[in-house]
Amino acid sequence: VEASIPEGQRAAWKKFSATEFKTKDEFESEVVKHIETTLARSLFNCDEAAAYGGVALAFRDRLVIEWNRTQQRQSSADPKRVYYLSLEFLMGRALDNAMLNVGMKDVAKEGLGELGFRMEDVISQERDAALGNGGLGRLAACFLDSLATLNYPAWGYALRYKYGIFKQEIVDGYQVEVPDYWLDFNPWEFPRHDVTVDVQFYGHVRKYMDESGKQISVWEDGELVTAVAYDAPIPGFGTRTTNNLRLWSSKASHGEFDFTKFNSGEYEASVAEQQRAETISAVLYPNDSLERGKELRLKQQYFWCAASLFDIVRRFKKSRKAWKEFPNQVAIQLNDTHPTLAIPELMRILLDQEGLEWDEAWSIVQKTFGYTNHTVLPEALEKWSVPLVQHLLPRHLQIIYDINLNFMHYVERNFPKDREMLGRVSIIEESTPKMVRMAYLAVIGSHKVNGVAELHSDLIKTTIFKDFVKIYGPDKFTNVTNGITPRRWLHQANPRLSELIASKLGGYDFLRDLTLLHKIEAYVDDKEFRKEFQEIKYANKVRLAKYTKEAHGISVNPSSLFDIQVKRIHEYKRQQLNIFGVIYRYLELKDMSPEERKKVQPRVSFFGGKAAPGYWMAKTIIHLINQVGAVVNNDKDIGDLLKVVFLEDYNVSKAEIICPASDISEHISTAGTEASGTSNMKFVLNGGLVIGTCDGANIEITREIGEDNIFLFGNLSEDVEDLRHAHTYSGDFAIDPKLERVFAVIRAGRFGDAAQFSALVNSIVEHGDYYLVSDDFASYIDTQKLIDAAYKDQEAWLTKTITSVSRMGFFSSDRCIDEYAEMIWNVE
Ligand code: BZD
Repeated sequence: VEASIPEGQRAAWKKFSATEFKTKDEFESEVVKHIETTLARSLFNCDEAAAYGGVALAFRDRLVIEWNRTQQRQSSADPKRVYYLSLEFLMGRALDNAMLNVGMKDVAKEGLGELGFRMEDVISQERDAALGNGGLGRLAACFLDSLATLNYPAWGYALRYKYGIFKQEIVDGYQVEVPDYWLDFNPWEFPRHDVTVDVQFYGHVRKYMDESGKQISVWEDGELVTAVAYDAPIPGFGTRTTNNLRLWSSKASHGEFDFTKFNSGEYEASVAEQQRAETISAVLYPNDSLERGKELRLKQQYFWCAASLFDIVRRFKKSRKAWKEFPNQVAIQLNDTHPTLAIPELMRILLDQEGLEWDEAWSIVQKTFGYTNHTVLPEALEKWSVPLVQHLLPRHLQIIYDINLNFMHYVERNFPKDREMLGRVSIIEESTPKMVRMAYLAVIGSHKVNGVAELHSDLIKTTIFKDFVKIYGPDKFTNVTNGITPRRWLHQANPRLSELIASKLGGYDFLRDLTLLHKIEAYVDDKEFRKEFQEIKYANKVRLAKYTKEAHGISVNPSSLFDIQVKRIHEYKRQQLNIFGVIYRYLELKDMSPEERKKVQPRVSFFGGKAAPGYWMAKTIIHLINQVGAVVNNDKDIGDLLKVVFLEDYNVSKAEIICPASDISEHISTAGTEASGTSNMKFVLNGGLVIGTCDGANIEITREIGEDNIFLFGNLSEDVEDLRHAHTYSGDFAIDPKLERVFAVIRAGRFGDAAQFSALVNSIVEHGDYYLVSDDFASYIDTQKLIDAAYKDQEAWLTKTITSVSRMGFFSSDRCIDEYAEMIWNVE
């Protein structure tokens, strides 16, 4: 209030208030102005990077105007807000998205042409904002797009990593990680040097009784690190709502230098301390499925939770409402267990700083939080050692113990006969050292827990959270099947398909209500439509072929069947099954006569994805793929019949080229291991079919598009446990003979030194084949043969793809967000 302009001067202010460009000329004028002034370049010194800068700044201005208005409107209406806490937002590029969401891309394209640039060249200048590992981070990004598009008052909170996910280079067939310093020029972020929070670490807790006999806890000493807010505007599609993504950056809390040290000659020490504070937000951890228990990671988590909660509470307190109103004003969604410390942190604020009683505080906390689980893999479930938490966050550990004590009492009262249950559900695991089970804390501190696809949501209820279903009843657990934003994953990635659909539906309404897609099923027999649809697919394959040639020097024929598997490399996702299948195909081709080969359906197998730097088996899989590629792609007998391509450095902007170009994509995880998957949705929405296991969202995709339109194979999730057991104990576990043949050629050194792949082969042959590669191999190979046969009938194939696209309406992230809003957040 103190900072606002006095009534008398507001007229002058309003007269000169910023306005958005509306025409091509105004756009060009803004671009040139930004290039000449903001960027200090000229007519004689303007490359594509500068042109990108000018266009981005012109659009940024537009976003900022709506962003300010949105925040202004929300401040005065003061509705219940949604806060999405995610350590990852895998945003990709912002410019194309901004142009499309604002609806000015055509104008800009024309204007740019007049200024001497091509739109594609300018767009491709932008670096990806790669602040995420994979599906979890991209889901958060899709959710921001939907939240803004649907006009929900929502904020994202995360860290402003200096280094996003590493850039992957392939050197001699091996993955090499290169740091991704992405902040050199980032026009989309706004530093808010006036929005800071001091975050405390270490120290100790002092307890005393106040006059009224109440126990008071004070967290003292330790060290402070300052969180500085950096904000990015998130525009909705075809709406003025522009929400905020707030990223915290860490710096030393005492200004530029520690002057005591500076004056006493310890200049270097004080700079070192400064740098130590900055390491908190320096780097995104690249592990997507293994919990490593690093202290710095825990520091990141607390730093981010503390800063975000301070900010949320500060905003709530402005409204001067009573504390019991907090859950009516604030919904906080925990994206996995990474932000679980927000639960004890809100308790600490309410108890120690606001003086609430435990029961009242706890009731507020439970009503405020919702928790989304993304995995049942035991090695991915977060646990932190009690001594580490004690050291770093002494007050939080006490609160966690108190939460646990109350919970234990509750369980004891309600299940007096089941003495074992206490140990099973305790937040504290009685190991050495003791561990804090973050998922249990998240369940206990939230009012709703959701999985991300139906099978996954059922599985969490029968496995990791089974006891909690008994304790709280089934209603605490729910499902919200994942979705994707059709703006980026259809309209932006595949503009021609989007335009074709719009031409039949009479406009782009389907981008805001994806269920309208069902209307294109009426055109499944329309000759013109079919022809155009098929041409678009072909053009998208040509685009990927061109990219493959430019980036990797490999020529692929766009008339081949394009088979694509892109996702993080993990044994559970089974890229090894795919590459073993490719080897098998290669061996069969080698066995054939030239006559027989003529009948074969040519295929290109594309792979892409990063391995966690310390995940040796995943790196071995990448190496094998590249070695197989080196042999197959240079085999004169084979020619175009089979090519193997590893697409380096898979990321969001590459996914926009890759997803529209598939004929088949692979989603072949061991049943029960992939929580949902979201690229499966992207591929089908763009007119590709799927080969997949009965896992994650594949099951719901099948239900929506029909089982004739998907190629399912392999064992079912309910049989996995027995199969694993049999591998180890039945004594007659035999490797599938076809797979045995593949192993024989690997062992014979056909793809280079066999020793390099022995661990991979042995994990199956000798160590129990935990991921059931051998069990599913025959079924996988047979299904690939069905695909070859089906692809020969191009008309039938086309019918399947069009039908599938028309039935994908369910998988919009808009539908997810409406479900969260209604079932979990209770916001309008
Ligand atoms: O989340 C993924 C699941 O594996 C997918 O099945 C699911 O579709 C998506 C979205 O719900 N999980 C991740 O991507 N997980 C991570 O990236 C991750 C990151 C850090 C720490 C642990 C996991």
